[in-house]
Amino acid sequence: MTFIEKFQEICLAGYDQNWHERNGGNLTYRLTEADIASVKSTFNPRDWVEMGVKNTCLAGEYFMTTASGAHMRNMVTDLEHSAGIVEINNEGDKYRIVWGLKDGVKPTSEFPSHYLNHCVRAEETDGFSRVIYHAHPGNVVALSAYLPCDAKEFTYALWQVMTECVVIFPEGVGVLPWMMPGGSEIAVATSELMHDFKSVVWYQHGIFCAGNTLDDAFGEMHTIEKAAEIYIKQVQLCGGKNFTNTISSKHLQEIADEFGVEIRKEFL
Ligand code: 2HA
Ligand code: ZN
Repeated sequence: MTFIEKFQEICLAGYDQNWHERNGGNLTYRLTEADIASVKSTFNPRDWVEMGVKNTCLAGEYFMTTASGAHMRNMVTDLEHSAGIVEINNEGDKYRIVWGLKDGVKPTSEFPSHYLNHCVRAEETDGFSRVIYHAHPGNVVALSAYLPCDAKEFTYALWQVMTECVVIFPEGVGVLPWMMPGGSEIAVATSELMHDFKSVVWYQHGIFCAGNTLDDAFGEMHTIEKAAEIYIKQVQLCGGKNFTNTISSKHLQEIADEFGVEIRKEFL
Protein backbone atom coordinates (compact mmCIF):
# COMPACT_ATOMS: atom_id res chain seq x y z
CA MET A 1 0.00 0.00 0.00
CA THR A 2 1.40 3.45 -0.88
CA PHE A 3 1.37 6.26 1.67
CA ILE A 4 -1.46 7.88 -0.31
CA GLU A 5 -3.58 4.71 -0.17
CA LYS A 6 -2.92 4.38 3.57
CA PHE A 7 -3.90 8.05 4.07
CA GLN A 8 -7.15 7.41 2.21
CA GLU A 9 -7.83 4.26 4.22
CA ILE A 10 -7.49 6.12 7.54
CA CYS A 11 -9.85 8.90 6.38
CA LEU A 12 -12.50 6.34 5.45
CA ALA A 13 -11.97 4.41 8.69
CA GLY A 14 -12.54 7.63 10.66
CA TYR A 15 -15.64 8.35 8.61
CA ASP A 16 -16.93 4.83 9.36
CA GLN A 17 -16.41 5.53 13.08
CA ASN A 18 -18.73 8.56 12.75
CA TRP A 19 -15.90 10.96 13.64
CA HIS A 20 -16.22 13.07 10.47
CA GLU A 21 -19.69 14.53 10.02
CA ARG A 22 -19.86 16.66 6.86
CA ASN A 23 -16.38 18.27 6.55
CA GLY A 24 -15.40 17.66 10.18
CA GLY A 25 -11.83 16.71 11.02
CA ASN A 26 -8.54 16.77 9.17
CA LEU A 27 -5.38 14.70 8.72
CA THR A 28 -1.76 15.47 7.87
CA TYR A 29 1.14 13.11 7.24
CA ARG A 30 4.83 14.10 6.91
CA LEU A 31 6.36 12.30 3.93
CA THR A 32 9.51 10.17 4.24
CA GLU A 33 12.38 10.51 1.73
CA ALA A 34 11.09 7.37 -0.02
CA ASP A 35 7.55 8.78 -0.19
CA ILE A 36 8.86 12.00 -1.74
CA ALA A 37 10.97 10.10 -4.28
CA SER A 38 7.93 8.05 -5.30
CA VAL A 39 5.80 11.09 -6.25
CA LYS A 40 8.24 13.95 -6.90
CA SER A 41 8.08 13.63 -10.71
CA THR A 42 4.38 14.64 -10.53
CA PHE A 43 4.98 17.79 -8.41
CA ASN A 44 3.83 21.11 -9.81
CA PRO A 45 4.73 23.85 -7.26
CA ARG A 46 2.39 26.83 -6.88
CA ASP A 47 2.75 30.15 -4.99
CA TRP A 48 3.96 30.36 -1.39
CA VAL A 49 1.22 31.08 1.20
CA GLU A 50 1.69 32.51 4.73
CA MET A 51 0.75 30.08 7.53
CA GLY A 52 0.39 32.66 10.34
CA VAL A 53 2.72 30.55 12.49
CA LYS A 54 6.48 29.97 12.27
CA ASN A 55 8.75 27.10 13.25
CA THR A 56 11.90 26.08 11.39
CA CYS A 57 12.02 22.58 12.90
CA LEU A 58 10.37 21.00 9.83
CA ALA A 59 11.35 23.62 7.24
CA GLY A 60 11.67 22.11 3.77
CA GLU A 61 9.54 19.07 4.62
CA TYR A 62 6.50 17.82 2.67
CA PHE A 63 3.08 17.04 4.11
CA MET A 64 0.06 15.27 2.71
CA THR A 65 -2.98 17.17 3.99
CA THR A 66 -6.74 16.96 3.73
CA ALA A 67 -8.36 19.96 2.04
CA SER A 68 -10.29 22.74 3.70
CA GLY A 69 -13.98 21.80 3.50
CA ALA A 70 -13.17 18.27 2.34
CA HIS A 71 -15.50 15.45 3.29
CA MET A 72 -13.46 12.45 4.50
CA ARG A 73 -15.96 10.19 2.74
CA ASN A 74 -14.71 11.50 -0.64
CA MET A 75 -11.04 10.78 -0.01
CA VAL A 76 -11.01 7.82 -2.41
CA THR A 77 -13.56 8.92 -5.01
CA ASP A 78 -12.25 12.50 -5.40
CA LEU A 79 -8.73 12.50 -3.97
CA GLU A 80 -7.23 15.52 -5.74
CA HIS A 81 -10.03 17.85 -4.61
CA SER A 82 -10.03 16.35 -1.11
CA ALA A 83 -6.30 16.32 -0.32
CA GLY A 84 -2.88 17.30 -1.59
CA ILE A 85 0.81 17.62 -0.82
CA VAL A 86 2.41 20.87 0.40
CA GLU A 87 6.05 21.87 0.86
CA ILE A 88 7.18 24.10 3.78
CA ASN A 89 9.63 26.94 3.01
CA ASN A 90 13.10 27.33 4.57
CA GLU A 91 11.86 29.93 7.07
CA GLY A 92 9.10 27.59 8.34
CA ASP A 93 6.36 30.19 7.89
CA LYS A 94 4.89 29.46 4.43
CA TYR A 95 3.67 26.48 2.42
CA ARG A 96 3.15 25.88 -1.27
CA ILE A 97 0.97 23.25 -2.90
CA VAL A 98 2.98 20.83 -5.05
CA TRP A 99 0.35 18.16 -5.79
CA GLY A 100 -3.45 17.77 -5.59
CA LEU A 101 -5.66 20.44 -3.94
CA LYS A 102 -7.00 21.12 -7.43
CA ASP A 103 -9.12 24.06 -8.62
CA GLY A 104 -8.30 26.50 -5.82
CA VAL A 105 -8.90 24.06 -2.97
CA LYS A 106 -6.81 24.94 0.11
CA PRO A 107 -5.19 22.81 2.83
CA THR A 108 -7.27 22.23 5.96
CA SER A 109 -8.16 25.33 7.99
CA GLU A 110 -6.31 23.65 10.86
CA PHE A 111 -3.03 23.41 8.89
CA PRO A 112 -1.26 25.96 11.18
CA SER A 113 -2.21 23.80 14.19
CA HIS A 114 -1.09 20.66 12.42
CA TYR A 115 2.25 22.17 11.37
CA LEU A 116 3.15 23.46 14.86
CA ASN A 117 2.09 20.15 16.41
CA HIS A 118 4.20 18.23 13.90
CA CYS A 119 7.20 20.40 14.86
CA VAL A 120 6.74 19.78 18.59
CA ARG A 121 6.11 16.04 18.23
CA ALA A 122 9.08 15.65 15.86
CA GLU A 123 11.28 17.32 18.49
CA GLU A 124 9.89 15.11 21.24
CA THR A 125 10.36 11.84 19.29
CA ASP A 126 13.69 12.37 17.49
CA GLY A 127 11.78 12.87 14.24
CA PHE A 128 9.74 9.66 14.41
CA SER A 129 6.34 11.34 14.77
CA ARG A 130 4.80 11.88 11.31
CA VAL A 131 1.03 12.15 11.77
CA ILE A 132 -1.43 14.64 13.25
CA TYR A 133 -5.08 13.61 13.18
CA HIS A 134 -8.04 15.76 14.21
CA ALA A 135 -11.62 14.47 14.49
CA HIS A 136 -14.91 14.96 16.33
CA PRO A 137 -15.51 11.67 18.19
CA GLY A 138 -18.89 11.98 19.94
CA ASN A 139 -18.06 10.45 23.31
CA VAL A 140 -14.93 12.56 23.79
CA VAL A 141 -16.93 15.69 22.99
CA ALA A 142 -19.76 14.63 25.32
CA LEU A 143 -17.28 13.94 28.11
CA SER A 144 -15.98 17.49 27.74
CA ALA A 145 -19.40 18.71 28.87
CA TYR A 146 -19.23 16.55 32.00
CA LEU A 147 -15.65 16.65 33.25
CA PRO A 148 -13.90 19.85 34.35
CA CYS A 149 -11.25 21.07 31.93
CA ASP A 150 -8.41 19.42 33.81
CA ALA A 151 -5.89 17.04 32.22
CA LYS A 152 -5.50 14.95 35.37
CA GLU A 153 -9.26 14.37 35.80
CA PHE A 154 -9.82 13.69 32.11
CA THR A 155 -6.90 11.27 31.92
CA TYR A 156 -7.79 9.40 35.08
CA ALA A 157 -11.40 9.02 33.94
CA LEU A 158 -10.12 7.12 30.88
CA TRP A 159 -7.27 5.17 32.50
CA GLN A 160 -9.52 3.71 35.22
CA VAL A 161 -12.15 2.20 32.90
CA MET A 162 -10.07 0.06 30.53
CA THR A 163 -6.84 -1.80 31.25
CA GLU A 164 -4.93 -0.99 28.07
CA CYS A 165 -5.42 2.79 28.22
CA VAL A 166 -2.46 3.39 30.48
CA VAL A 167 -0.27 1.34 28.13
CA ILE A 168 -1.39 3.28 25.06
CA PHE A 169 -1.28 6.78 26.55
CA PRO A 170 0.83 6.54 29.73
CA GLU A 171 1.64 10.26 29.47
CA GLY A 172 -2.09 11.06 29.70
CA VAL A 173 -4.29 13.33 27.61
CA GLY A 174 -4.06 17.13 27.46
CA VAL A 175 -7.17 19.34 27.49
CA LEU A 176 -7.98 22.82 26.23
CA PRO A 177 -11.08 24.86 27.07
CA TRP A 178 -13.29 25.97 24.19
CA MET A 179 -11.35 28.19 21.79
CA MET A 180 -12.01 29.51 18.29
CA PRO A 181 -10.85 26.83 15.80
CA GLY A 182 -8.67 27.49 12.79
CA GLY A 183 -6.50 30.28 14.15
CA SER A 184 -2.97 30.65 15.44
CA GLU A 185 -4.08 31.02 19.09
CA ILE A 186 -5.49 27.49 19.31
CA ALA A 187 -2.54 26.25 17.23
CA VAL A 188 0.00 27.63 19.71
CA ALA A 189 -1.98 26.48 22.78
CA THR A 190 -2.27 22.93 21.40
CA SER A 191 1.38 22.73 20.39
CA GLU A 192 2.46 23.82 23.90
CA LEU A 193 0.55 20.84 25.35
CA MET A 194 1.95 18.50 22.70
CA HIS A 195 5.36 18.67 24.44
CA ASP A 196 3.77 16.58 27.20
CA PHE A 197 0.93 14.74 25.46
CA LYS A 198 0.36 12.83 22.20
CA SER A 199 -3.31 13.79 22.37
CA VAL A 200 -5.11 17.01 23.24
CA VAL A 201 -8.88 17.29 23.68
CA TRP A 202 -10.50 20.50 22.48
CA TYR A 203 -13.53 21.00 24.75
CA GLN A 204 -16.89 21.06 22.93
CA HIS A 205 -15.06 20.34 19.67
CA GLY A 206 -12.95 17.20 19.30
CA ILE A 207 -9.44 15.86 19.68
CA PHE A 208 -5.96 16.15 18.16
CA CYS A 209 -3.83 12.99 18.18
CA ALA A 210 -0.20 12.56 17.09
CA GLY A 211 1.42 9.34 15.96
CA ASN A 212 4.54 7.93 14.39
CA THR A 213 2.37 6.22 11.77
CA LEU A 214 -1.14 6.68 10.44
CA ASP A 215 -2.22 3.50 12.28
CA ASP A 216 -0.64 4.78 15.48
CA ALA A 217 -2.55 8.10 15.44
CA PHE A 218 -5.80 6.38 14.47
CA GLY A 219 -5.35 3.74 17.18
CA GLU A 220 -4.66 6.40 19.83
CA MET A 221 -7.87 8.23 18.93
CA HIS A 222 -9.86 4.99 18.76
CA THR A 223 -8.68 3.97 22.24
CA ILE A 224 -9.46 7.35 23.81
CA GLU A 225 -12.90 7.47 22.20
CA LYS A 226 -13.72 3.92 23.29
CA ALA A 227 -12.64 4.63 26.88
CA ALA A 228 -14.78 7.81 26.82
CA GLU A 229 -17.74 5.71 25.65
CA ILE A 230 -17.23 3.20 28.46
CA TYR A 231 -16.86 6.00 31.02
CA ILE A 232 -20.14 7.56 29.90
CA LYS A 233 -21.92 4.18 30.08
CA GLN A 234 -20.55 3.68 33.57
CA VAL A 235 -21.81 7.11 34.66
CA GLN A 236 -25.23 6.20 33.25
CA LEU A 237 -25.25 2.76 34.89
CA CYS A 238 -24.00 3.94 38.23
CA GLY A 239 -25.88 7.25 38.30
CA GLY A 240 -22.69 9.29 38.63
CA LYS A 241 -18.97 8.84 39.15
CA ASN A 242 -19.35 6.38 42.06
CA PHE A 243 -18.42 3.21 40.16
CA THR A 244 -18.70 -0.13 41.96
CA ASN A 245 -15.43 -1.35 40.44
CA THR A 246 -12.60 0.51 38.75
CA ILE A 247 -8.84 0.12 38.24
CA SER A 248 -7.03 1.48 41.27
CA SER A 249 -3.98 3.77 41.10
CA LYS A 250 -1.91 0.90 42.46
CA HIS A 251 -3.05 -1.40 39.65
CA LEU A 252 -2.48 1.32 37.03
CA GLN A 253 1.12 1.63 38.23
CA GLU A 254 1.48 -2.16 38.10
CA ILE A 255 0.17 -2.28 34.51
CA ALA A 256 2.66 0.43 33.52
CA ASP A 257 5.51 -1.50 35.17
CA GLU A 258 4.45 -4.78 33.53
CA PHE A 259 4.33 -3.20 30.06
CA GLY A 260 7.48 -1.11 30.57
CA VAL A 261 5.87 2.31 30.02
CA GLU A 262 6.41 5.41 32.10
CA ILE A 263 3.13 6.55 33.61
CA ARG A 264 2.63 10.25 34.45
CA LYS A 265 2.75 9.70 38.21
CA GLU A 266 1.23 13.05 39.17
CA PHE A 267 -2.01 11.96 37.41
CA LEU A 268 -2.47 8.90 39.65
O1 2HA B 1 -14.13 21.25 9.72
O2 2HA B 1 -12.75 20.01 12.05
O3 2HA B 1 -11.73 22.09 13.29
C1 2HA B 1 -12.81 20.98 9.95
C2 2HA B 1 -12.58 21.00 11.39
C3 2HA B 1 -12.12 22.26 11.99
ZN1 ZN C 1 -12.69 20.24 14.15
